[in-house]
Amino acid sequence: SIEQLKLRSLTRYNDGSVKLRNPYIEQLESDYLYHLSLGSASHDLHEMFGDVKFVCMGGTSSRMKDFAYYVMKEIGHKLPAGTQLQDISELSGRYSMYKVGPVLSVSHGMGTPSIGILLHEIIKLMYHAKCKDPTFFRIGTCGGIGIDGGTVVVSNEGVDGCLRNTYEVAVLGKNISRPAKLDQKLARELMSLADLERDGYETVCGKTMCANDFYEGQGRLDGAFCDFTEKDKMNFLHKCKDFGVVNIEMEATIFGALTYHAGIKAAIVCVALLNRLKGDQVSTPKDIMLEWQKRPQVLVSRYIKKKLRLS
Ligand code: R2B
Ligand code: URA
Repeated sequence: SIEQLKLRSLTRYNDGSVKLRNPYIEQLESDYLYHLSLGSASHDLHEMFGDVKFVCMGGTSSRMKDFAYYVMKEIGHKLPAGTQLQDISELSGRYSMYKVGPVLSVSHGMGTPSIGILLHEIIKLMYHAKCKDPTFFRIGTCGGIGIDGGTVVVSNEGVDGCLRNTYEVAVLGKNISRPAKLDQKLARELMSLADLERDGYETVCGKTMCANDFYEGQGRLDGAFCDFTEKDKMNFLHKCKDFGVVNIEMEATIFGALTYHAGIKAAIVCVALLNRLKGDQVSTPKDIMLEWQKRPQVLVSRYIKKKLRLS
């Protein structure tokens, strides 16, 4: 469509490399990506990251380190003998970042402000490195609505805590709103790679609510405060479910909005840690939880292998 072509010309150079929608960056003598501990003057970002095709983000640094090693095995990437993967952003003390061939595995912390800062800097990294048509994934955890713990969810759009399909942020004293879109084709392709028989667990597709809090903001009764009743909570969760929301987490709208604004294909794959219609506490044993957290990694790796023609 015309709209897609317009977005494409705003966000890509002719060779497919990432173009920024910010005229000020080009004018900077150097750009320091403070929270990644990387700079356009201090590092050869094109040399270091020019071959990146897939950027995978997830909440914790240990999970993203595990993912880096897992994807390394899956795509058959070899490290020089006697070496280990290095946390490229270790000095920042904020996020962790590992690179495995064309795959970047980065931690994003919890919630909108944390992943937002990371998205700005990673999108700028894509620009400085002249990456061509990268795809972004969030591999995370969530609370399910009417689905069992262990179920994998591929999001088809993000909605905010008022069920609006947008990300809103105050800029210069005014709220601006951006559509929280995700790539529909990518979501369908991920769904096609799920296999109930082989996997032994379900993978579903639906809307993802992005809350700005884990407790009150997700209708939990077990926070330090609760000014609503259990009945209010259940009414709200059922309203969400009827609206097509299958899970609740804390990054979907900004992740969808900023990647869409940057013209970057993006998907969110989360595993549900519990069914919120049955409770609030996340108390599944650690070993089961660790197994569940691998599930989004398995699906995204399958996609990456397919794109690299390794499967
Ligand atoms: C899922 O899990 C975290 C909260 O426990 C948050 O980052 C999210 O989206
Ligand atoms: N992450 C969330 O944000 N909510 C949950 O219920 C579980 C994980």
